[in-house]
Amino acid sequence: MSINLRLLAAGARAELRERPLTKISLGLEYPTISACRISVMNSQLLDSVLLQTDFPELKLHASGKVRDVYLLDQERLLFVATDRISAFDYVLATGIPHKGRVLTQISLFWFEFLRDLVPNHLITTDGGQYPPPLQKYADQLHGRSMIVTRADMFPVECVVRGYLSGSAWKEYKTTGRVCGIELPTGLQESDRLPEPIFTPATKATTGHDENIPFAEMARLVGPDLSRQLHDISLVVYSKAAEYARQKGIIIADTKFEFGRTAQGITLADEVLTPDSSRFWPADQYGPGRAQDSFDKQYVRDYLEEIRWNKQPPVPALPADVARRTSEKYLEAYHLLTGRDLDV
Ligand code: PZK
Repeated sequence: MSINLRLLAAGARAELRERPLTKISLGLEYPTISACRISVMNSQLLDSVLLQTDFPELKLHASGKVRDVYLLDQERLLFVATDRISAFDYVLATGIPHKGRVLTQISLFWFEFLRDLVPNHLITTDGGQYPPPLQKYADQLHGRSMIVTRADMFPVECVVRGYLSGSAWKEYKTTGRVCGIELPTGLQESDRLPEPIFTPATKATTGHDENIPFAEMARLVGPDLSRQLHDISLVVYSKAAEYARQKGIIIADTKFEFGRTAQGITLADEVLTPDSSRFWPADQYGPGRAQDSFDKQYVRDYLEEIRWNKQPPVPALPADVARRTSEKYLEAYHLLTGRDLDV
C-alpha cells in the first residue's frame, strides 16, 4: 500500500517535471500540489506529528522555527523540539515524523559524550520529575523535551567550520577570508579546511545571522570570555566531528550557544544536530561542488522540483518525501549512537 503510493507520487512528479510551468492558471501556483494530494498523509504514523506546542500553564520564553522554550521558574526552562522542518528559511506546512525526538536524543547523546569538556544545561528528561501541571502532557513531551537550567545567554552564535560551505564559501570567494580569518588561496567549495576555524555571528533580529570578526565579538562580550568560547567551541567541535566522521557523517560546520550558569560557561540549546549543523554523508563527499544534505536533501529536491518561489504560502510535502526525510533523521541518530529510536 505505502509502496504503491510512493511510486504513484514519484511518477506523478516525474510527469509534472516535463510539463511546462508557463501556463499556470486559476491561481494555482504549483501544478504539483494538487497532483501530490494523492499521497496525503493519513497514516497513524503521520498523525502523531507535533507541529505546535501549547502549554497554557506556562509562559513562552523563546520560540524558533523548530523549538519552543517555556519558563518553568526562575532557574529552569522547558525545552521542546517539535516535528517542524524548515527549508529555504521557511517552516514548511508538513511535519517530519519523529524529528523532534531524534533531534532531542542527538543533543542528549552529545551532552553525555562531551560532559568532560564542558558543562551543559540539561537537568532532566524524566517526565516523573516534570512539574505536576505538565504531567497531563507526558505523551506529547516524552522523548522530545528536557528541563534545562536557565542561563544568562551570551549574545553571540559560536560557529565552528571544518569545511568551506554556505556563507563562509561566499565570503571566501569574494574576500579570501572568513570572519577576518585569512585562508589559503585556491580552496574550492566544500573543501576541508586545514584546521577548523571559529567564525562567530550575531543573532540578527530579522533574517540571517551576521558573521563578525573575532575582534567584534570581543567588543560585544569581552576579550576573555571570547577567548574561552573560542577555545571551548573548537575543542568540542573537533572531538565530535572526529567521532561523527568515523560513523560516516561529516559535520561540516555547527553553531553552539553558550550561557552562564552556576556551573560557569555552559553549553545550551540543541547541540550538534542536523538543524544546528551541516551533516553530510561521508561516502558521497567530494569538494568543488555543494554537498547533498544528510537530512534535508529530499525536501530541497522536492521544493526545487515544484519550483517553489521560496515565498509564502509554504508548500506541504508529499507523504513519501516526509517519510524518506524521517528515515534520514532516524538514520543519522542510528549512525551516531548505534541505537535505534522506538518508532
Ligand atoms: C535560550 N534560546 C535560543 C530560541 C529555542 C531556543 N538554557 C537557556 N537559558 C536561557 N535561555 C535559553 C536557554 C537555552 N537553550 C535559548 N533562547 C533562549 C532559542 C528559540 C527557540 F528553542
